[in-house]
Amino acid sequence: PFPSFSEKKKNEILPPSFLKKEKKKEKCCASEAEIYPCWQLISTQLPQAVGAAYSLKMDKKKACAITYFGDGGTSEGDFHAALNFAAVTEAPVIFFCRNNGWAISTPTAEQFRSDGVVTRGQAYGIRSIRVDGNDTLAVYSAVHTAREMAITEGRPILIEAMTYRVGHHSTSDDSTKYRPADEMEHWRTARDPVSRYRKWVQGNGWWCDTQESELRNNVRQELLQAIQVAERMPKHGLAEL
Ligand SMILES: Cc1ncc(C[n+]2csc(CCOP(=O)(O)OP(=O)(O)O)c2C)c(N)n1
Repeated sequence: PFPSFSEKKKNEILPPSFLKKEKKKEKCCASEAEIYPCWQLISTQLPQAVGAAYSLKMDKKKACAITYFGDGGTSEGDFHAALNFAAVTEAPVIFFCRNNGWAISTPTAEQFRSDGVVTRGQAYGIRSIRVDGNDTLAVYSAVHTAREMAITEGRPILIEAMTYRVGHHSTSDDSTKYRPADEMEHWRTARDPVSRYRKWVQGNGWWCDTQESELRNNVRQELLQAIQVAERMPKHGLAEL
């Protein structure tokens, strides 16, 4: 996918397990897999996804588009234009909103007074689902159902996944300045989706602590190895940047 990122360099940098998995895949680059890059400008991807979905519909393909955005993205004009456009054109698109309560330092209460995002979908005549975003299986099931509905009925769907951003928005953000540390800690520990899913997998006897620590150690070794290789590589010249 990256013209300057040669196959040779890729083999030197990426961990062997990743390359093995990648070889097995039929589709390995973003454009072949029909994954579009995200933009720095929030919500611009929404009308684009509607356009992509509408073109799938015109080509009579049994497929739909899905686009992801945060609660902050719903305060942009593009969100409203996209929802209305999708509703009237009956485009098979899934709008997946991660409502994590914060748009950098702005809480949702300062962004909108509606009952979350799900009601805004309904206001545009779009069927909308709210789901516990920290429950992996619930999210899987919601997306699976939404995809079936979008494809068979040729209509848009909105999913609002309720969650929390446990980390800072970015490396230049310090979220302890605008929200309580114990709130973050609660979500990091008691509500963590990965631990919840792991508990479920372990409860079914498909995974155990020994396998977990073995996997963690192996991945750690692979990453450390990849970092060492990357650090030894010559730096790009100014002309290449
Ligand atoms: C059109 C546009 N306006 C403003 C910004 C600046 N900006 C970057 S991230 C962000 C908030 C995004 O909120 P959300 O999508 O909820 O992301 P989260 O804080 O959960 O990571 C804003 C306003 C931007 N990137 N694009």
